[in-house]
Amino acid sequence: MAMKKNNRKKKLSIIGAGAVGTAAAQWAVCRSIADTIVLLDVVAGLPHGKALDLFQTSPLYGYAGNIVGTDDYADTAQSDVIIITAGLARKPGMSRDDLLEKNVRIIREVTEEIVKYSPDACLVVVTNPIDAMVYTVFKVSGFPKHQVVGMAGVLDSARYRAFIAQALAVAPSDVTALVMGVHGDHMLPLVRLASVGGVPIEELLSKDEIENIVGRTQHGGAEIVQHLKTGSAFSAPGLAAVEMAQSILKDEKRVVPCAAYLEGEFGINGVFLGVPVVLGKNGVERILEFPLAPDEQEALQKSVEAVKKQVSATGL
Ligand code: TXD
Repeated sequence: MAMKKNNRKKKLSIIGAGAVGTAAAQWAVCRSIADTIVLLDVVAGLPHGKALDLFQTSPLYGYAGNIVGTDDYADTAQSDVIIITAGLARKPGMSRDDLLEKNVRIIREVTEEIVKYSPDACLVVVTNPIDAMVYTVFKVSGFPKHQVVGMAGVLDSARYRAFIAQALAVAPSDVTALVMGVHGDHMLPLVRLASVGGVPIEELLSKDEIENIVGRTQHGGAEIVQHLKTGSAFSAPGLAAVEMAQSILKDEKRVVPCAAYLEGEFGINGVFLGVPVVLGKNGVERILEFPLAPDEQEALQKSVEAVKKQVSATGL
C-alpha cells in the first residue's frame, strides 16, 4: 500500500535574532526544512531587517517558503518547532554559568509567550547554560518531557568529530563519535565508542593524541570565545540546532546526543543531560540507553552534579 505523504505545511520559529538565531535561520533556509520560518527578537527592527535580508537570498538558494521577522509572538502561532536562542552569550573569561541569572529571567519570559501560541510545538533550547535553561523551559512551559530538548551534544560531538578527522586526515562525515553529559568542562567525549568508518580511534591514535582531542573538545566553545572576544560560536551552533529541528519536522528519527529529561536512564533522575536520543515528529521519541564503563559512569556523575548546581541556582 502506498504511504500517504504528510503535506501539512511546517512552521519553524526562532526566538532571538542574534548570532546563533540568524545562523539557524540561514541554515534552515539552505536546507528548506520548513514552509514558514519566523525570526523573533525584542530589539526593534533587528528581526525584520534580518528576515528581509534572508528573504532576498531566496532566489539564489531556491527557497520558496515564507520568512517573517517580528517582535510579536502572535506571529509564531502554531509553530511545529521553536528554537530558543534568546539571551546573553559569553565574553572572554566568562563561564556558561555566569550567564545563568540573567538568562533565566529571559527564558522564563520567552517561554510564557511561546506556550500561549504554540501549545503543541517541540522546543529546542540553545541558550546557555543550556542544561539549566532547558530545565527552566520544561518547568515554565508545563510541556511533556518529549516536547522539550536542549542543543549541546550535537555541537560538542561535531567538534569532537572534526578534531578526530583532522588528526587522521579523513572525511569528517566518516567519523562517528558521541559526547554525553553537561555542556561544560565536565562533558564526556566517549573515547571507547569513537570510530572512523567502523575502526575504533583507539587503534589509530596515541593516548596523548586522544587526550588532546578530548581536551580541545571540552574547551571548544572557550577557544572560539578567546578568538572572537565579543561573542561566542554561532555557525556550528546554528546548524546543530537546525539538524535537530529538521529531524523533528521531517520525522527523520536521527540518533543525536541532546539534553533530554532523564527519569532513571543511566541511573539519573530529574535533570536534563546530554544522552543519545531518537528525534522524530514527537520530539524526543526514545533515549538509547546502554551500559557505561565504570570510569564513564563516574565522569557522567560529575556532569550530574554540575547540572544540579546550575538548576538549584535557577530557583525553580
Ligand atoms: O551549544 C549551545 N547550546 C550554545 C549556546 C552554543 C552557542 C551559543 N550558546 C548560547 O546561545 C549563548 O551562550 C547565548 O546564551 C545564546 C545566544 O547566543 P548568541 O551568540 O546568538 O547571542 P546574541 O548574538 O547576543 O543574541 C541573543 C539575542 C539578541 O539579539 C537579543 O536581543 C535577544 O537574544 N534577546 C531576546 N529575544 C527575545 N526575547 C527576549 N526576552 C530577549 N532577550 C534578549
